[in-house]
Amino acid sequence: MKDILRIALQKSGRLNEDSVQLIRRCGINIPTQNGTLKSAASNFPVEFLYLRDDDIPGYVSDGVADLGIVGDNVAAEKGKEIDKIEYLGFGQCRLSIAVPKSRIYSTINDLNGLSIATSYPNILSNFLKNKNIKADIHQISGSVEIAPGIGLADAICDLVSSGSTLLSNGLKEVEEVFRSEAVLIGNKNLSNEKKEILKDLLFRIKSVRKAQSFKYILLNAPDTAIEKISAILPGMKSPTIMPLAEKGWISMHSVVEENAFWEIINNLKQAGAQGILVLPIEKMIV
Ligand code: PRT
Ligand code: ZN
Repeated sequence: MKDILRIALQKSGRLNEDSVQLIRRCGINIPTQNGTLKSAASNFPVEFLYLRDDDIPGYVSDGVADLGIVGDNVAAEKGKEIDKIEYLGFGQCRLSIAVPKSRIYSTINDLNGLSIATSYPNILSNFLKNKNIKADIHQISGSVEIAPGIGLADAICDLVSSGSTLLSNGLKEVEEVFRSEAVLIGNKNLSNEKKEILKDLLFRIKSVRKAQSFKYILLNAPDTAIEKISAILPGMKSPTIMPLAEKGWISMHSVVEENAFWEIINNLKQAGAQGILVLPIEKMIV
């Protein structure tokens, strides 16, 4: 029987949807979950296990799963022997220390002697050790943000994305401990055959991720503006230029990075571009 890769995904929660979407964008038919714990793709040699995120690093290091998608925060907290293969650009958040708004806080030394509630005792204790801070760590498994309000701890160390949970619990963020996003992790002893499948999967993931950070752009311009516009549009090589039916006018096609997008659009308009169209790119072969 041919080897297949077994990939552990979060069963439900914040990373589930983005993980499934990434796999689908890679052209892999992942069956709808429907409460199943395991399913196989019909067009690529992978199968999926749906698990609590906390269990994924352990299963990957034990070899029950070959790969997994988890938050880097979970991978770091569990401290299992695994390979971090590729950061995936979703699930961004930070693990931060927060204190009640009314508490005076000027430097990290103000954490000395405090009790800090967290679900991330390992990451937090490493951080405190590095900073030479002596504080008590109270490990709790959920609803960390209410700990100071009910007198369980002086401070918390929890995940933050928008910051609204901290705000609504009367807390202020004072130290960033760890920055996180979803990461593809892998078992350290994959067979050669599994490594080959992983290589193919990674190639697809990188192509999808690259495409997501670029847009395809089409515009019309007088042919006198070609040079000016070409200088603004970096493209993959150089822009494609096609004549329009109207004499003296051309259409230019290129690829621009999402980050620089609005600045480029403004510059293009100033250089004489009209009828600008911007399209998503599905795959960009890396
Ligand atoms: O059931 P299972 O154990 O699998 O899931 P879980 O409940 O342990 O985790 P889940 O689904 O909440 O989060 C999975 C992963 O998503 C985390 O490990 C992070 O890597 C990532 N992630 C990204 C977040 C957040 N953003 C996030 N904001 N995980 C949790 N939060 C929580 C945070 O704990 C706090 O309660 O959201 C709240 C803060 O959000 P803001 O927007 O108010 O700041
Ligand atoms: Zn969890």
